[in-house]
Amino acid sequence: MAFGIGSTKKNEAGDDGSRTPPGQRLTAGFPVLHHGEVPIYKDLSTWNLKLLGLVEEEVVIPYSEFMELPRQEFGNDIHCVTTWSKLDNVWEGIAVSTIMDKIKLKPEAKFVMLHAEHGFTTNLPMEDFLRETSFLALRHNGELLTPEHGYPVRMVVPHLYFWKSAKWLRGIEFMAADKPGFWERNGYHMYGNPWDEQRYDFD
Ligand SMILES: Nc1nc2c(c(=O)[nH]1)N[C@H]1C(S)=C(S)[C@@H](COP(=O)(O)O)O[C@H]1N2
Ligand SMILES: [Mo]
Repeated sequence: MAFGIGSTKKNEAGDDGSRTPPGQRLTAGFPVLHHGEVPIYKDLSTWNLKLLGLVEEEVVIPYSEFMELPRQEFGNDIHCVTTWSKLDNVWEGIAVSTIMDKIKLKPEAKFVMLHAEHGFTTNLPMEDFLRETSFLALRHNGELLTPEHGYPVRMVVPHLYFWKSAKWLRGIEFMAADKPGFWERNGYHMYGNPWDEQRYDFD
């Protein structure tokens, strides 16, 4: 996996800094951050993942079918816009290409809106969603995702600030034009590259 290039000075955690973007501090913990309530699922039989928008035919993947999809191991370094970073996360998840095999995209589709339980949304360009490093995560460091961290499934987009990694993912919408999601409407950057410190977009 490719990481950005930074200073060579060792920081407290022993990382030489090349994996820690400007303005970030390493943490060993795993802080919980989100807007609104943590969804608690008593019964996942009504859970599904919707693939909608600019597709030839919309697809709804029921929970049982989703859990049968092939999984693989992924890694990432988390960079939260609130300045904490957590390196070397190991995830089990589903490749974006596995999801994309279920649909036929319309050629106008250039952006993606991720939809989470309770209405949270976040936007990103199609090519960033389709990157081989992006995935749908089910387990983190050997454990099932906790409710707070996105159970049963969250998106992980390693190369962007962590707010693009929607927890409690329920829908993937394909769009022709970019549109701000929840935090983006509230002043966060439309793209969110941690190496360029694309944190907030207030004028
Ligand atoms: N559904 C949902 N996903 C979300 C958010 C949210 O409010 N709702 N917040 C984002 C933000 S701002 C961050 S920093 C990360 C935090 O993930 P964590 O709680 O697992 O550390 O989740 C992202 N995904
Ligand atoms: Mo965040």
